[in-house]
Amino acid sequence: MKYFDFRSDTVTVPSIEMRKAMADAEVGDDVFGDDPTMNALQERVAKMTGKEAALFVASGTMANVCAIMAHTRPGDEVIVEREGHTFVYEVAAPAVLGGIQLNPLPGDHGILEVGQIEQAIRPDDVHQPPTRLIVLENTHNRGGGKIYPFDNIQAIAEFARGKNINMHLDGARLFNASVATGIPIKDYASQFDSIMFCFSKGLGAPIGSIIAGSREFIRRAHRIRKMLGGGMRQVGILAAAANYSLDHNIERLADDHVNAKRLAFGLAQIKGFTIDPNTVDTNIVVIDVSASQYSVSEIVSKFKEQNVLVVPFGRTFIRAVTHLNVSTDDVDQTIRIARQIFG
Ligand code: TLP
Repeated sequence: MKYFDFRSDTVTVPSIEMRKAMADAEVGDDVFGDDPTMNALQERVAKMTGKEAALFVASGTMANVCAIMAHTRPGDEVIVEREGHTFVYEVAAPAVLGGIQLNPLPGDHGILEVGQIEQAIRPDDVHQPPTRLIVLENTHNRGGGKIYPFDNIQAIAEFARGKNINMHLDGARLFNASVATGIPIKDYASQFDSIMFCFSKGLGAPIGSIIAGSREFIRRAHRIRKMLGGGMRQVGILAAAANYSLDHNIERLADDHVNAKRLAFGLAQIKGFTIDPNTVDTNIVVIDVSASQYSVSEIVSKFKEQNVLVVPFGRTFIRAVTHLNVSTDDVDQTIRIARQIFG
């Protein structure tokens, strides 16, 4: 059964060639630090991000949790964005596991201005938790795949440095931003004390994310990873998939961006669907369906009956994500199906 699966770029399945690379990987016990393929991947990512060290983890959520905990102590405050993944989708892990208070600021499509951050910094006051870390998300998932303007990042980073506050980047889809803007990963990374990105999204690997930062930071993150039960053994198989994704699947993200725009233009014509295709920066299409005669759940299930999979995204939105397993033809067929169902 052929599905048009736009639920997420996490649904990508490893290609035959990627699986072959996985099968051929040299492996060892990574808890002993013995997995040569993993060690090489971590070195590769440290180099490509311009950081001293890197650490592979099981998921994007684990990457953010390890990073936030490695930067903080219980009782610290971390500035995040109100629609950000760390605040909305990480099951309050920083609070539960790290004793952290998150301070969520409202962004414009997930983007914060330095002035908002300046106002949110806690004074040196015995009553208040110290602001220790700022987390930005690029691209911004709930912001509709929005790219963080580099100027904003720079202004926030410069301010944070002046205040001795660390910066962490949730770069789950940083390669989408980099391919779309032409700004190298290293340039983005240079503005942050730590960054993470995911192999298991648009890059098409089955599992895994990676954190990069200073050697001391990675040493702390490593211990936290172990505490979370994230010490894994013959992970070279996963490192091989990740390496393959870096070798083969970065530049092609541009195709996903073209397809997302095409999908947005098509769906913008559907009755009750509201989206400005010009706001689609990368591979995420968020559509306001509040003007439709159907509810979000009705729309999702009507699509599903025709083998088109999308997800609800809040009470009045649906989300469709393009990725390496959806073709331009799939996009065109999906637009045709939407016209048939919704007019
Ligand atoms: N996002 C998933 C869902 O959790 C919503 C998706 O389908 O988009 N940071 C960002 C910006 C993310 O979008 C995600 C995953 C993560 C972190 C967490 O990654 P995983 O799912 O590997 O824990």
